[in-house]
This record gives sequence, structure tokens and C-alpha cells, in this order.
Amino acid sequence: MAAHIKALTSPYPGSQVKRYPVPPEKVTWAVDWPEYDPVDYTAPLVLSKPVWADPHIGNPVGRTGVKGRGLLGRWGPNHAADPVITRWKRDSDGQKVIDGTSGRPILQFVSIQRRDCGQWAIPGGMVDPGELVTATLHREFCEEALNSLDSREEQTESQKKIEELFSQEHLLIYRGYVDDPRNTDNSWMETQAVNYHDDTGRLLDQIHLEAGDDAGKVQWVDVSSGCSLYANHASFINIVAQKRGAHW
Ligand code: RP5
Ligand code: MG
Ligand code: MG
Repeated sequence: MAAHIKALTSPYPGSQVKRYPVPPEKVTWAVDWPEYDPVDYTAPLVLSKPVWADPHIGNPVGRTGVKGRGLLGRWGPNHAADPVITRWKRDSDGQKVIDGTSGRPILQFVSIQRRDCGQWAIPGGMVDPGELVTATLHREFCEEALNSLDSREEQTESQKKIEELFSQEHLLIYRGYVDDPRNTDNSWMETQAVNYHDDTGRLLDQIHLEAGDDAGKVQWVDVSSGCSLYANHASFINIVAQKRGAHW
């Protein structure tokens, strides 16, 4: 990386704002310099809310009581993807189970228990740099609910079924901010939650679930308003239930 020469231009371009003087040996963050007190400046043009500028805030929802990044790696949005994998609950005769009160069929989704906090959640994860969100959804499901990181087998019959599931029609359930306990004023989670549904049970009924990576346990969970899940994942499941006409 080039040394700072132009990036020390003072006053700051287009203004009378004088930079706090930084000698060359103190440019690097590696040198401790407690007195460093840089001037805070955002140009009036940027503050006038042009379409290309961020609003003059950190966390878009509001204060969290913590600044810095907490446990999150990125400043600003940390992008994740949440695969909501569903099937109909069926009895031993293969008939859909109907809830007595709502009269609607009961949906089930694949839920994992997070190792970090013990709460049940959708098996989601971070989008890797340059990765397509569709690839993240498939990868995270395989890692957390099928323990794909630990299995060295060639493509098995179940993997083919999972691939088929992920290549068929799906519903974008939610896109945006997540009410995640790791959020700070400067770093927060955003996600795309996508529902892949196996209407007949042909693809998922024989699949062996096995927790892996950051998931400690995995199981099918009946969808209902009683679902208590990590962050605001229950609200994603609620949308899936509505869109599929299922009991909630
Ligand atoms: C949540 O954190 C997202 O909705 C997603 O489920 C998860 C991603 O973080 P890790 O599971 O990788 O910790 O905000
Ligand atoms: Mg993961
Ligand atoms: Mg995860």
C-alpha cells in the first residue's frame, strides 16, 4: 500500500477544514498514538442527502448501546442468507396433518440449534465475498443441516435430491435488516431469507439430517406461532406459513 501523501492534503478538498497533522511515522495504525484527535468532517453536499450517499447515521434502525464491530467482521451491513426448507407434516398413511383449530395443514421446517447461544434458528450463514446468494443458501443448508463439511462421500442419492430442491421454484421471503443480538451501532446483519418447499415430500422425507459447522443440533420443527427462534427468524417463518396457506 502506498504511503499517505495525497491523503494528508490540508485543508481537506473543497473546504477550509484543516486535518489534524499526521507525521509520516504515525500514519500506521500499528503505532500507538493516544493524542490523535482527527477532525470530524462530512461535506455539506454529502449531508444534503443525494441518492448516492448513505444517510448520516450508523445502524439504520437506531441505537444499540455498543459501538465498534462487536463479533461482526464487517463495518456496516454484514450479509447473510437464510434457507427456509419446508415440507408438509404427514401421518403414517402419508396424509397431510391438519391443525384442529385453524383447519390448515401443518408445515415443518428444518431448524438448527446454534452453538454460540443455544437458540433454535434457520440454518443461515454469511455470504462469502463474490458468492451468489443462491450458492450461500445451498452451501449453508448442507453445512449446518447435513454436515457436508465432514462427509467425504461422492455425490449420494440424497445430495442429488437436495440439488433438485434448490434448483426448483422458491419464494423470496425477506430481504433486509435482521434484529440480531450481535448488531452494534456500526455493524449489523442483513439477510435474504428464501423458502424452498418440497410439496410432495419426495425430496426430503428420506433425507438424513445431521448437524454440522456452527449448528449443534438439527431437526424438523412444526411451524406455529409458538416457534421461539433466534433473532427475528420467527417472523420469516410466519411469512412462509402465510404464503403457503399453512397453520400458524
Ligand atoms: C442471522 O445470523 C442471519 O439471519 C443468519 O441466520 C445468521 C448468520 O450468521 P452465522 O450463522 O454465520 O453466525 O442474523
Ligand atoms: Mg454456517
Ligand atoms: Mg450459521
